[in-house]
Amino acid sequence: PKTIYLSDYTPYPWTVDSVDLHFTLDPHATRVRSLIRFAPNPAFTGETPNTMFLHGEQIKLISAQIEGTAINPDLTGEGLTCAVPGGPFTWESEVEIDPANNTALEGLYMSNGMYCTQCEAEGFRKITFYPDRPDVMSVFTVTVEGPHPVLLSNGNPVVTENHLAKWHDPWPKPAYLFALVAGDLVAHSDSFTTMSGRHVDLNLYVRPGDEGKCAFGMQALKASMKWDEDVYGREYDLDLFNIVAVDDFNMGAMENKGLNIFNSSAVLASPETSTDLNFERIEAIIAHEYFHNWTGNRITCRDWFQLCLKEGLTVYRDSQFTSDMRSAPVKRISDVIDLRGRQFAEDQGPLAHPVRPESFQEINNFYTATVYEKGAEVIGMLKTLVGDEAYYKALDLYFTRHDGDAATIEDWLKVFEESTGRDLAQFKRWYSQAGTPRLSVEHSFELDTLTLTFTQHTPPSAATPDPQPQVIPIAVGLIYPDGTEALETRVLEMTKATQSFRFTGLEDEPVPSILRGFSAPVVLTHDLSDADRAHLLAHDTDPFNRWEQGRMLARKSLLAMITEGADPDPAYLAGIHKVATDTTLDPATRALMLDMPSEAELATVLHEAGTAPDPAAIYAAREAMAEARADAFADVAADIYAANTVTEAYQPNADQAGRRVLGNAMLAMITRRDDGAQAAAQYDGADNMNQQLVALALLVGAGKGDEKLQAFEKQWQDDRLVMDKWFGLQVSKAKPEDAAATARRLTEHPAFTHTNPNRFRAVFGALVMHHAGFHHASGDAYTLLADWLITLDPLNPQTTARMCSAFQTWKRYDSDQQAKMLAEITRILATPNLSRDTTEMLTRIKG
Ligand code: B3K
Ligand code: ZN
Repeated sequence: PKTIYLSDYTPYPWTVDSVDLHFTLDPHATRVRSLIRFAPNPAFTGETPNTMFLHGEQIKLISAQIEGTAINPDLTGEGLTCAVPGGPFTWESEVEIDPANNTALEGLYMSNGMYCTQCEAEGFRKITFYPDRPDVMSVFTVTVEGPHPVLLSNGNPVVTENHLAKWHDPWPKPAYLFALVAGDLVAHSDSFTTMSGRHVDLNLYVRPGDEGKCAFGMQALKASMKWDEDVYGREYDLDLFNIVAVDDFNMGAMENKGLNIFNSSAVLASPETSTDLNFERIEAIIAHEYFHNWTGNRITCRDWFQLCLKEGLTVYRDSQFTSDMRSAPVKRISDVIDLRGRQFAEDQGPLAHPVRPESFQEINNFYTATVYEKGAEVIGMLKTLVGDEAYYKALDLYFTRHDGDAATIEDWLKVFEESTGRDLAQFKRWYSQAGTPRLSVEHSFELDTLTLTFTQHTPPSAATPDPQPQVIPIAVGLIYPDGTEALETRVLEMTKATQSFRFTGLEDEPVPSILRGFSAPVVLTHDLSDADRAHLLAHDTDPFNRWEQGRMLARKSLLAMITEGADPDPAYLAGIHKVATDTTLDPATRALMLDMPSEAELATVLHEAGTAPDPAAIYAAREAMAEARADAFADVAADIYAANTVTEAYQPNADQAGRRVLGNAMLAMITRRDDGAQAAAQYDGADNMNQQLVALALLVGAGKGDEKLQAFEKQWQDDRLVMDKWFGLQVSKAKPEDAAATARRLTEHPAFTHTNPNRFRAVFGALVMHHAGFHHASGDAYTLLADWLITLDPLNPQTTARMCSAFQTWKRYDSDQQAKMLAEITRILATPNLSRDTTEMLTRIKG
């Protein structure tokens, strides 16, 4: 496979002034006619070549013409080359494609009889011959002919007849934002009036039968439109905004201009079928895709190396939205848990890459936690460094200056440099260096002065062998022994490898609260005594750091249990007992304080400390801790559970969800002591999926779920999304030694199908997230996963490659486990005709 380098970028020699497409739909023989107007690109340096290359894969060329004259281009598997005249010219072609056999779900494909598309990153080349690169932007007019009641494309409708629709999108866009949908769909409709008074029709198109699951998504869309006007001054720019729900989809959703396409799991919701977390995720994804209209569509990426330009910024924007709609501290804490769980693991393993990678073979492999989540952290740091006002001023300049552009990270940083007068050359290392910086701090106090000395060090990686010091914004506060604040949050700017900061005029020795709000994505080492941590846990004014101290106590106790066979730390148990019973705190915060570090997080921490994690020991320690917690809370669990029972009608809002999550944390403890009686009662009485599913999961985890599992299946067998939960839960709640066998048994269930990514991920996503189950000493889970990856790869390389990341941590474990994983990695790699996607992933993982 060919490696593509950022440093090789050159502009395309032509501009595309307009694109006309005509689709005649047919499951196995869809015809696509195109008429494209090319002109020499003034931005291209050098003479315009006399041959032109167009991408095109898995499409049959029927005919091609330049300026009306038939031609015979040279075809390869990747596209065509043909001679072209010197000035502007028109290209016409007709091709045939086979959407019904497109199991890769990229390009034009079919899902339950409906046609839909997924073009990002490089799927448009499977639809017609085209310069399929994001810096080629054009105005598209699209005609769709087919026997379906609903025929959609981007932009505004121009002609709507029986079996024919013509669409025009006035905004120039790259081909990856093209979309087409045709099918027997029903619309849930509404409208929105923008800040300048534009009336926008909103439709959420779903399969008949799903109408009742649209209201929440529509509400989230309207809230997103309003929020982007209020906070970023960004207005919607078409008369119509359509969202379509599709069952077969490789990821969450796609921001196609004016026609977002969503995995049905990322948009369909109802209280009976969706959990609180589902609702929150749907709201965030709807916002994310909508926000792309400005950060991604109006301003797009010059090339795929700039992916974080749109993804990091859009994730940052959707996290701001969720903070505003729900609870900001809860959102921040959840994001940090997620970052540490996924991005830190990526950054410390063989897949480590900079937020802006410098080379790739298959770009689909770079839609990663590093590009998305670390990319968002980088934006957050920038905002912390320049301040809120300067941030929004820079964003205004970005939108004005680059509207209509295919931009770069250099463009982005320049806007900040110009509007703030700062030099961001060193800051740019956050985009170019892989690896998570380790930040350690020592503090000393003399007379009235506190000195904080920080040292930063980033472990070298294949991607960044010689990391240089980064600019680290360190938000700091100081808390006096009496619990009052000695210093409100101040942001220290660390730029050197080692740097000291002094705070004078202090009345007493304070406890430093470092890295408030998790102001930088680093691993912090701060030798605080348990007493100081307990002090911050009680008095820190920063909600993130309060939570963090509790987390550190939990970690420390669990690590001692794992590595030294220690007992659960009574001080930790007393500490969480105190916060959990503190009714001055909101229930969501209390629940977060109770949340235990996951097995994967503990494995990452052990690995960071140079110890090979023992999955069985980690599992056992968490179990022992859960038992100790059940004892510690025996006096209050039932009361807290009762006090947080929601008696009003189900609402997916943060307040109710917070009460449920706290109540269910208590239910988990109760279930360890009452043989599942309370959980069974909750299951039987539940009028919403959240409470039903949590109760079921607890019963299954306690080995008492068989009867309810059957009842659940019977109740929900016709609901695809709920059945995904049923599949996943059985794997995630299995005992470690049973996880692989459970997954294998479920693949034999008549409702299992590996060609539907949601169903495949329900089983195998749950298996790889079951740390002790996946890494069980038998190695059975490795073999089972490898078998299925080999089966899926020829059908759906993207989903296969993504799932391969389960093996990215292989070098962490002891030599037996390593050998078992390596054998499976090698076995998959030896499969004939393995896709480029999977080959690249496993080759990098193997190292
Ligand atoms: N931009 C898409 C992701 C496309 C992934 C292609 N493999 C969704 C999003 O980030 O909003
Ligand atoms: Zn995105």
